Amino acid sequence: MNGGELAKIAQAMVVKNKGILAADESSSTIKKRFDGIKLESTEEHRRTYREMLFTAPGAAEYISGVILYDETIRQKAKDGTPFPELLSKKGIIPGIKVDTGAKPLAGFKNETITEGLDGLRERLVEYHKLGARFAKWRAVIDIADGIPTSFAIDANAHALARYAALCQENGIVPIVEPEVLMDGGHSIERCEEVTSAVLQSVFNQLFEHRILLEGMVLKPNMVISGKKAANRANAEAVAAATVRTLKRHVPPAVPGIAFLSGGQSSAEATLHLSLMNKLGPLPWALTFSYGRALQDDALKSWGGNAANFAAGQKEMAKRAKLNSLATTGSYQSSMESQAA
Ligand code: 5MM
Repeated sequence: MNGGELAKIAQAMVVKNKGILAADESSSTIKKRFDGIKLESTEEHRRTYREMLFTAPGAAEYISGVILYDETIRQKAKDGTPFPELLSKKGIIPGIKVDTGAKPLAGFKNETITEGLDGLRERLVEYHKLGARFAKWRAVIDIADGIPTSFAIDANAHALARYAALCQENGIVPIVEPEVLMDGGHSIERCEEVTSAVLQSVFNQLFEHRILLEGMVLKPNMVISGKKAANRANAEAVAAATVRTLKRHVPPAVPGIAFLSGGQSSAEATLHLSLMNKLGPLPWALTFSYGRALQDDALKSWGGNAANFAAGQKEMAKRAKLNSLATTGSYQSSMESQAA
């Protein structure tokens, strides 16, 4: 595939007024989410839940792509339509998580390296046949005393770039996700320092690996205080620090940046995105690729109960709409109280 095709897909992923739904929870993560609503994590429950999200009336207007998990890309809607086909028919691009998780980095206490490069080329060929046009790989960087080390940052950046190169070779747009976690009590300044170092290493490696920047999407954390920090920075400070950091490190050739929510509340994640977009003009599209911040309300409303299927869909569509408004800076917190 030529670079023009990759660039076209990347642009469609970050097109105006739309964002990405991250529904690629691995089996252990979706189990945790279902534990929260006291629902057993069976294959059928996972299938029903994902069908509820993907078919929420009205949501497709605000969703450009969905990140699927290996199990989900092979599942079908109740009427027998494979999920990738169902999404494509709605104008939503199917994507796939291809990393196999963050594992302990040998020799580096409390740090991880994301795995999944072995056999990736072959898996990408299969995923492309199944309908995936973009992929996702998440590197995890934790902040605590003495970490992250520059070795762990560089090792993760190197793996991200190798993954991105394999994706582009196979006509698949890579979402490059280096996540600096918001766990812990660190300040926003420390988050900015670490996020800067991570993005610098990631873009160095992407350049070394000859990645076509026009044919990728960056999925970073926001620059934010740790969850347990004593004096957490306010929303305006988060928006300003995040935009400043991205401007320093992300070349304008990258068409779009789609944030992860990382444990922020749904309303916080939407407000931060909206405030950032108010700081424009910006050289790239700024949108969302939220998991929890798009799904939490829908998951709670549904609660695993067939009678609440439509109620869960309403919440999904509401969050998608509010986040769409945030991509143009036109979201207001007062909109939260309006009916789904
Ligand atoms: C949806 O969760 C994704 C998969 O996580 P696991 O591999 O741990 O199951 C995760 O990578 C997600 O796509 C991003 O972290 C964004 O999700 P949030 O909830 O942070 O917006």
